[in-house]
Amino acid sequence: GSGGDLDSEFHSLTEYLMTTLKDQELTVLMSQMALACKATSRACAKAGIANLFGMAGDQNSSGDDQKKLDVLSNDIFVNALLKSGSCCVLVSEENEEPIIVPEKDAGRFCVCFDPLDGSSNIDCNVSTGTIFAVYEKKTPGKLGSVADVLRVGSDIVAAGYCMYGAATELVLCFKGQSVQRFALDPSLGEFVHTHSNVTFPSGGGKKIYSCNEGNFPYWDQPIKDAVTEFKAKKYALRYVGSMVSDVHRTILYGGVFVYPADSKSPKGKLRVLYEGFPMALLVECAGGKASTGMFNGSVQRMLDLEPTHVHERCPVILGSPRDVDFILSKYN
Ligand code: P6P
Repeated sequence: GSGGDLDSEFHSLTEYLMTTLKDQELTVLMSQMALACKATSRACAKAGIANLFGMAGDQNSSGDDQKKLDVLSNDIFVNALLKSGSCCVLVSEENEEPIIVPEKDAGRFCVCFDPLDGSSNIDCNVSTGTIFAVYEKKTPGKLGSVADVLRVGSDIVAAGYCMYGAATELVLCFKGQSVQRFALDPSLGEFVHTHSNVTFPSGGGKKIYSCNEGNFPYWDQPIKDAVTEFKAKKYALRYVGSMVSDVHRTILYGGVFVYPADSKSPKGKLRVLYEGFPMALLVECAGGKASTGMFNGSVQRMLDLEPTHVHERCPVILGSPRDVDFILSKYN
């Protein structure tokens, strides 16, 4: 089209879902997910005005103090997903136990999500995000169960994140499809399809490493050696402290994001089901790599991991093949 925002060539998320998925139930699920992202985006934008900052006085499964926006965004996603009629199991970072949807309201999909990841950044207006992964129930007909989500990450059928930054952006990939980017047009209330086939810059992109260097003394030696060499190779350090922001920049600009295991947390800090796995699928679909580092004596592809608990943690090394391979070479 001629370009410009009134162009008839406007392509929406809904159009992408309907023309690509050919699956009514998954289309409805993703439409509800997008609605929840829009509502969360609005809540984050209005937080100060609506006095939503501050504590809700409750604790979540990790023992963190829940902020009002954490609770609100979790309620928004749980309600939207239940109403979709497409879900049978919901795993949220904010709920200790999975939600098993009653048969009469259930569908075939299981959703694992972190409704507002990086929430410690909310009160200072640093970007945060929602992360999610979708599985298909293993056994049609039967009630969903936790067994439908405690399985290898490569079984994921859809993964995505929504970044509440200067723009609200939804980044999605469905199994077998390439990574797609959508930007929320607040005047329309629609996610506009802005980029198809999103990939890492060829050759690995900018020389950026992203980690919390405050943990350097607690890392194992291979990670210490890799980071020390990144400095020698004049890499830049970029770290927001919100996984969605750090991964989004890594995919678009290149480089590597690392949250290793350390002597304080032997399995790292990030969660498998709603942080590590969805980001690993997106990164791989964009031509990158995602590893947990060493597992039982050999380097492990993250999506090969089989979690045994819904809030299980895993070390995360993800980004351009150039930089992930460099780090993993230190383990030999
Ligand atoms: P640290 C935010 O709390 C989070 O879960 C991720 O979004 C982020 O990557 C990580 O933890 C930051 O952890 O220890 O650097 O503050």
